[in-house]
Amino acid sequence: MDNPGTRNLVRQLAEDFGWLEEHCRRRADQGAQAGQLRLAAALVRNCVGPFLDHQPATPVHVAVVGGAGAGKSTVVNLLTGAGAAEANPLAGFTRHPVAYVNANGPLTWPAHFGFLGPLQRLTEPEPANLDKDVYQVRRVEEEPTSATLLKDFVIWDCPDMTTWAASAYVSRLLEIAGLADVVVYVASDERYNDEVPTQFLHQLLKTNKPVVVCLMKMKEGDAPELVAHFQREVLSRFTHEAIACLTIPYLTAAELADPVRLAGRYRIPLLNQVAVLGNPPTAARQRVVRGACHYLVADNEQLLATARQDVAALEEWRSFVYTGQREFDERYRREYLASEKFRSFDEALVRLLDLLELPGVGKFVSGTLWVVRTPYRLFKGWLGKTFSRPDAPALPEQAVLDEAWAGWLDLLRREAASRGDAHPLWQHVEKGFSTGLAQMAQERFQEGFRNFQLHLADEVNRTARAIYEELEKNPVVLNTLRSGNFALDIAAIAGAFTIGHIGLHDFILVPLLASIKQQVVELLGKQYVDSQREQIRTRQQLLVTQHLSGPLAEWLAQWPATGGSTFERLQVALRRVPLAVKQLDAAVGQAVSLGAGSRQAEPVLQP
Ligand SMILES: Nc1nc2c(ncn2[C@@H]2O[C@H](COP(=O)(O)OP(=O)(O)OP(=O)(O)O)[C@@H](O)[C@H]2O)c(=O)[nH]1
Ligand SMILES: [Mg+2]
Repeated sequence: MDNPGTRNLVRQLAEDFGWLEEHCRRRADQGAQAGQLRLAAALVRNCVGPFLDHQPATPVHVAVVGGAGAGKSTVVNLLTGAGAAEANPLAGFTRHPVAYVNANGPLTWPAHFGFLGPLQRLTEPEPANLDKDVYQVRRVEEEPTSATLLKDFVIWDCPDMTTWAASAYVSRLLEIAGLADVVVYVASDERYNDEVPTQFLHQLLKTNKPVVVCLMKMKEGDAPELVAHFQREVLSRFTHEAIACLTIPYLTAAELADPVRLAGRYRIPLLNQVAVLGNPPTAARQRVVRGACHYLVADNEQLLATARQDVAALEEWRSFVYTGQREFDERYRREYLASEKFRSFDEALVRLLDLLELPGVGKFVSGTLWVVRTPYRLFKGWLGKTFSRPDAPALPEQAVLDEAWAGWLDLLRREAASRGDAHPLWQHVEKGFSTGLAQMAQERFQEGFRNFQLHLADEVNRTARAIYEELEKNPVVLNTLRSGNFALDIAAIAGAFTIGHIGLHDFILVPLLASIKQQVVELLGKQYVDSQREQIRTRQQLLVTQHLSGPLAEWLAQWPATGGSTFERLQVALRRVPLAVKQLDAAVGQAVSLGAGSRQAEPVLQP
């Protein structure tokens, strides 16, 4: 590909569809949706990608598809004129795609990068019932006289699609369906309206592939009636039309053995129909590539529907998990932190006030002032004893956390039980609760609690100590504060003398003013220490969130999306796919208008 941006776009889109398909396959009820996603990936990888990569329009790929035992291999033999495809009475015999090509033609097309996704090409011939993710190419000799298709066409004999759930087996068919330029849909008279093949036919028609229906094994006289039936019962249910509806009545063993000579009247119309749809090959290829892009654009939302529902359910679950976390944090704050006193901060306040007193000679002055303030101290002590109420006993931290945690889990358990019908995710969670989820969560809680304690250890005491230690380490500030404190004391005394001059009343005025000053200093100190106390509360709350409730919430939020990052990956796919599909459509439009061989503008790949 001469445009690496386009190649990356193709690869990324096919990968995203592939990932979404795997995601759907994990859910029992999403087989059909998984099949659609596989077909979308196959269209991108095998049809649109090679076109943008300037692969030649020949050979034209013809896929013969249908229910088990419908007669697909028989039709392949009619198309090739050779008896190389194993028609077998055992329904579901063909298990991997087999391509029939001209004996002498070049065989470069399977070499294209990413061709047929995970299917490996067999290097040795194997019977068609080999049940592996492989495909093989068989060269067949064409009779020179016969009407021939194989010069420019490859005919693919495919496995059936009796059930969407048989993932590996159906996905092989879907790879070829994505590749096909022309589809021949085979249905036999007795099972022409089976549900899964009909759904599959509908799916193919929606991708805008030209489909020729081939009804098999009826009595010749019943053919018109069966066609009318098929039109009425099956085709009329779809908005997209099949190109034609041919019939091949029940052939004799001899006709089956030599279709070129003996079954020409059924074979030639089929050959003609296919040849018309594949010619000219360039136009045929452009038609299916454009059709594939239109389908991807039009059905985008439908393709992403399961993923969107899953994201919505996961988001709802997550929101409950985080509501639980908020309640947990709030309860811890309300029931423990709010009433926790942090006694070490009271001691820190005493130490802080002590520090403000003068050392050395100053000690004498401080001592004197201390004596001067004796009445104040005594009065304050009495006030404290008389009016303070005993502290309400705080609940132990572990008990509060345990109860808040139980409340959190209860909330989730209740939601899961009441929402079981809304989305399988809730059933999954409910089942989880009865099979060990709570136990696992409890272990994580214990681990988180240990972690929290480890980080908390000393933090409170360290913060309390820092209140006076910081000051001790900073002599300039300390001395300034001490001088300030001392100056205030002196000012109080001097103030007393100034107000009342020297006299007996100074024995009252001096202690009173010194006490007022002391009260102011103590209040300021207390305010500072209380602000530190509040900070440690906030810090401790943060530690609980960081080491306990946060990791628990993350783990719980991820839990239903088994595989860890499923949620994120879903969101990436949901964001990228619609844009990538639009870019792919634009690149194809541009390539078609410029002629398939021209360069296209570089698409911008999304992260
Ligand atoms: N006699 C007769 N047998 C037929 C006719 N069409 C199909 N059969 C037989 O029906 C059986 C199934 O046909 P196949 O062509 O193998 O069908 P298929 O769709 O490839 O089946 P699977 O690969 O098993 O899904 C084989 O034994 C065929 O020989 C017919 O027109 N006449
Ligand atoms: Mg077969």
